[in-house]
Amino acid sequence: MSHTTDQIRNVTIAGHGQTGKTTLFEHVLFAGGVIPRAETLESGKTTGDSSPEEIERKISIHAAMGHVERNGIKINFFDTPGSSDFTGDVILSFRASEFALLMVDGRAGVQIETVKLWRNLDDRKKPRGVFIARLDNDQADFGKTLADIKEKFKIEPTPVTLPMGSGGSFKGVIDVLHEKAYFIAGDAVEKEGPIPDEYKDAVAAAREKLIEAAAEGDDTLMEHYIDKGSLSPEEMKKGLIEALAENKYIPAFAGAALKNSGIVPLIDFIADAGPNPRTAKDTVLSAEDTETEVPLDPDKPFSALVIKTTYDQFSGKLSWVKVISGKLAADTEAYNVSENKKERVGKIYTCQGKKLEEVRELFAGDVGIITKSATLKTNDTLAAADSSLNFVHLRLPEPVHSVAVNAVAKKDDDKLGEFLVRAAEEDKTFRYNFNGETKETVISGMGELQINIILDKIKTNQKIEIETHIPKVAYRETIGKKAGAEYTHKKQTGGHGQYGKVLLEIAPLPRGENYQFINAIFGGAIPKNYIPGVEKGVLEGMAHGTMASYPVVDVEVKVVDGKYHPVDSSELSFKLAARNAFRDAMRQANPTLLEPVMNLTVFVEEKYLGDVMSDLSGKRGKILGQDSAGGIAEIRAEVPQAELLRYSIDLRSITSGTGSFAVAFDHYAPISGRIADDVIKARESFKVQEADE
Ligand SMILES: Nc1nc2c(ncn2[C@@H]2O[C@H](COP(=O)(O)OP(=O)(O)OP(=O)(O)O)[C@@H](O)[C@H]2O)c(=O)[nH]1
Ligand SMILES: [Mg+2]
Repeated sequence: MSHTTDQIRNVTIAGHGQTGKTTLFEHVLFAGGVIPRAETLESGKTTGDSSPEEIERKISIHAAMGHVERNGIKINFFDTPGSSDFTGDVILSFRASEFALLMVDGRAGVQIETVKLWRNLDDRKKPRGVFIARLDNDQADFGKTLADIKEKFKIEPTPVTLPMGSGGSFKGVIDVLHEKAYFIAGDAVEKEGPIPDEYKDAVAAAREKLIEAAAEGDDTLMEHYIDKGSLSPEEMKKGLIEALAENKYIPAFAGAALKNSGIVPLIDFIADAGPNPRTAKDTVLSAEDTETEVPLDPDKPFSALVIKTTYDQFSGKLSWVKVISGKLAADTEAYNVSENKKERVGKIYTCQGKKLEEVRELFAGDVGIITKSATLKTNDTLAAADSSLNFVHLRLPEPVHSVAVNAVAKKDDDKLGEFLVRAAEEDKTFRYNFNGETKETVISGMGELQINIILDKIKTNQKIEIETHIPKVAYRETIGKKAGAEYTHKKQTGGHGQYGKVLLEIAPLPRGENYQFINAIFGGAIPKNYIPGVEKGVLEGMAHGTMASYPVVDVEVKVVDGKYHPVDSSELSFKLAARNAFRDAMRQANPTLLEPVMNLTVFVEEKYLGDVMSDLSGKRGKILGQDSAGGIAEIRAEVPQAELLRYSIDLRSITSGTGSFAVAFDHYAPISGRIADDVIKARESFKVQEADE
């Protein structure tokens, strides 16, 4: 069955690892009557964690989608991974959702991923709520967790549900909005009942707060509230919808998903007060490459964004689409704007985890799946025939962890290549790249866990025997001072000889300017038609420097003089002369090795700050700055790439797996002494053909 825009809500369940997101998702589907019983993580049968890699590791790796219906409203839920290695699927779910529910463990409070996700939601101005989870645990404390959130984020969440009891005596929750209590009922859905007397005062106080939040929703409600000191239930609902859509308050929920507690009032609240997709906007790129926001609008012609691509053993390629305007109908022709190609849309589906359910149409706001598309890729815009809408791509962080990989048997190269193409399409934070300079295939991603899962799939699913190693660093060479050299290439073999003489002067250029070639020949010492040969020779010389055969950069090369022979000179002769002249000049120009230096940003809990700093100084890092907010320290530093090749592993061990970082190339910097000697030594086996051809 299809639902119109006003009947749809989209919610992303996100949060720090192991806070109970997949368990909540499972119990939401159970309470919504979608599945006959809720499975546990330990059974390996949950709807959210259904892939072999998730079942094996008992963590979420991919976003899963499912939906429940309440009062005619279809609520799509996205269960997302907590590990920062799989942040790509959290980001695409946020993009597709008008509301995010952050799971916070009632024992641990705000954790590092909570802070990072919160900041991400701030950047998107995305309405959000918090679910204080696992309240059946003895150490869990609803009030303390709310206070922690207030302290870390400087905003006080407004409870929509309140817990009854805690730890071993946890009985259930009270729905403050609808004034009902829900009691744990074993394996069954929680049972509604009257609010016990002992909680009546607390509920009344919480209700006051909720009314205040609703009154924030619009000015007339605020006036009513000030006049009458209260709001009618209808007014309250209207106010809560508006205030939440405008991100004016943070609803807080209490619960213990594993015990089927706090689920029904959560679903009710989202159906009643969750943001309508009509309040959402998405961003398109104009022909001039400027970004503009377009409202989500069912009355405009059809457009949709492909947010994710997966490959299913039975159904083949699945393209997840969020419909932004109009409606997507099955068995129609649409237009892939990004590819400038027609796309024949066949069957369309919604899903409950892995299970697909065919629908005839999907309205703006909904998220569904197109199977077996011919042209669709993640980030493509699918639209009505004459559309020029082009949605901006998902903004994903750059990879931070890389491994070089090669197939042991040459015959497996193509198979490995095909697998990598597909893996990169399924997860846009995963990249592969053949580095022509180091002759390596380098795969990169958000962390060691993500990369190890890919490597496991190559070995076990694809049955490809592979070797892996730490990627090579792309060093460079440059010069420290001016120098000049001349070289005469002369050969007399039988008939035609070879002759060319070149005098070059080389000088350092500022860092990053790479190369400049100046022809300063006067009076035809080298005829014009041989100058391209000279430049080719210079470039060949620069391709392999004299120190360790790395490319030479930031050099100005001037041809100042030379000599030619009317019969024996040729482009080849001048090329060889110039190449050798360059090398001779470089040797006298104080050659220096350069190494790539990265810009590093590390996020860690404050208690690890000292350890991270001292580790970075041991890695020749230069600390640029440091900030702290919400108990999380952010350290910015410049660190040589050579020191960071295994940083995701090092940081994990320093921070017990809680730290994370972002890294990007910044500049090349000279190295000398023992560090340079080691680099040169490691390259000794790399022989460059220096002999004349
Ligand atoms: N006692 C108790 N345990 C819970 C509750 N919710 C989840 N758990 C347990 O916590 C563990 C982690 O639960 P998950 O649902 O996988 O947590 P998650 O947030 O999805 O984990 P990631 O996806 O890996 O980030 C499992 O062993 C669950 O059974 C709860 O309400 N009470
Ligand atoms: Mg999970």
